[in-house]
Amino acid sequence: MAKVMVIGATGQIGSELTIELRKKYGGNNVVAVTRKSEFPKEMLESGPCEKWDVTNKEDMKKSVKKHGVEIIYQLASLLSVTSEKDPNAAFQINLIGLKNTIDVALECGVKKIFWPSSIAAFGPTTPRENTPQRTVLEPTTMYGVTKVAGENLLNYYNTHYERYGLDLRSLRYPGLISWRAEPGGGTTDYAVAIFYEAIKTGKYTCYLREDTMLPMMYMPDAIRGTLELMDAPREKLTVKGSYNFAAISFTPKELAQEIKKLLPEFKIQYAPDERQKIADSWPKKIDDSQARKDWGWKHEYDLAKMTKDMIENIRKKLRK
Ligand code: AKB
Repeated sequence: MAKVMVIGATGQIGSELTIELRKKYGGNNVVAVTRKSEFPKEMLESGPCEKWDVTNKEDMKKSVKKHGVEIIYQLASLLSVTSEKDPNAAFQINLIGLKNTIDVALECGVKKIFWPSSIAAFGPTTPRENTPQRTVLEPTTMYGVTKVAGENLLNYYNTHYERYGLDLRSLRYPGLISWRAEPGGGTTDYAVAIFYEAIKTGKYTCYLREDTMLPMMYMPDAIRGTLELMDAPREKLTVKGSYNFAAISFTPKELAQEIKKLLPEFKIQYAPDERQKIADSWPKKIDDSQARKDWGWKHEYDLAKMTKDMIENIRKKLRK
């Protein structure tokens, strides 16, 4: 069994992906790493857990060597809004963290790395409708800058695979929606918060305009897609940086209408803040046909199916 490490295991993607990886590879074969937050009970009890920072290369090297790691999921990242508040920390965690991971991988014989990019790699000069796989990448956020630079690093090492022997894979995640893990510090977070508020209080004030269309995805699709990309035969992959990865696009108004079908009393109002500017610089819909063609990507959840599942599960979770 391959030895796997998830760095950023308690984050929005990591907390669900780590559990799936432990089902696939066996609990003891998947090392969960976080920098500061507490490990959830299920993670703590199902396999090895460690605390160190992705910006500390020596700690990373020791741990990768100790566990004989072959595959790393480097998910530690500050999201768009938090990155704007502390651009230096974003640069260190998002980009230096990736470079450290690549350096340690090369030194310690790791074979494969997964690293998340985002729709934030695009910017206001990118076509916003059906954004192509290969297009202008001029983001106006530090988060986006770290994603473009990271994609270029992946492209470099994948291009020189014969020399380095390191297989790097990546997805440009849209806004991710989950009832298990709450996001923090992202521009697309409203699409999770709206469900909690709808169930808890029956109303929500959205920080984006009602017509702000953004690409989104339900977490079960995102986790399955990530595992499928990692399992795809290398010779099938034509993108050396990061794949466009899409499912559904909707506006806050469309999401609120869908919630209203199940919670008719729900009320929404709008008070756009500084996050609107970030959302306006991102695509509305992205074209992920290359992912569909190369490794068979197909999403399962549309807006209605996701909304129903979110409401059912949050109700159970909150006992409402
Ligand atoms: C964010 O909103 O910052 C993230 C993302 C789209 O990468 N969810």
